[in-house]
Order: sequence, then structure tokens, then C-alpha cells
Amino acid sequence: MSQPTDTIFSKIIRREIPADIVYEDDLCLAFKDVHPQAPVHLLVIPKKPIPKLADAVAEDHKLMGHLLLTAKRVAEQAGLTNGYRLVINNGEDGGQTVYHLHLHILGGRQLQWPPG
Ligand code: DGP
Repeated sequence: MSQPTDTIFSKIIRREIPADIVYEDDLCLAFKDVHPQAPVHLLVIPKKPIPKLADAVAEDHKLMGHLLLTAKRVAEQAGLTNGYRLVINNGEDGGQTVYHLHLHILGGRQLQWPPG
């Protein structure tokens, strides 16, 4: 099923709604999650409105690498020296609620495994 590409995250990119932005470059943006699940909970999103990971294509491979390296950089910037978790929820069974690809950075407490 196709999802609308203009989501609340597109509005954050365009500064139409406020967000606590911690990092930005030409390709991506990182900001605090509005419903934090850990003491540090940040989201890294591409500026390109890819609805979900399953919609990424071969030509996105550099962007995908950039998102991962940005997550590492942002986690370091947030002081997560003792570790952290990256999560990408993909689609309905993955628990995705906002259909603009995003990486969750979770840290600042001991995380459990497996997730619910
Ligand atoms: P997911 O379930 O993986 O699609 O995660 C979406 C996340 O986005 C969820 O943790 C809450 C967060 N979120 C939803 N709306 C907003 C918003 O308007 N601002 C911010 N900062 N985060 C939001």
C-alpha cells in the first residue's frame, strides 16, 4: 500500500512545525523524539521523503550510509559513550507510525532484548 509522502516529518524539515533539532546537513536532519522511550531518544531522517526502508532503492545507497554515519555522529554528540541502539521500524508489523523513513537512536539506559 502506498503512503502519503508529505508527513509531519516533512513539515519539520520545512520548519512548518517546531522540533528540537540537534543536527542538520544537506541530506538529513536529526531531532528529539516527542515521545521519548529512553533518556536519549533522537530521530535521524533523510530530507528525501522515502516513506519506509522497504521503499529505498539502489540509488539511495549513499544516502543510507550517510544516515547510519550521521546516527553514529549524533549519538556521540549526545554523549552516549556507553552504547546505544538504532531502530528502524518498517511498515505495520514493524510498528511504524510515521511514513517518512527514520532511524531511532535510543540510549541513556540499559535497553532490553528482545523488544516487544
Ligand atoms: P515510528 O513508530 O517508528 O514510526 O516512530 C515515529 C516516532 O516519531 C515516534 O517515536 C514519535 C515521533 N513523533 C511523531 N510525531 C512527532 C512530532 O511531531 N515531533 C517529533 N519530534 N517526534 C514525533
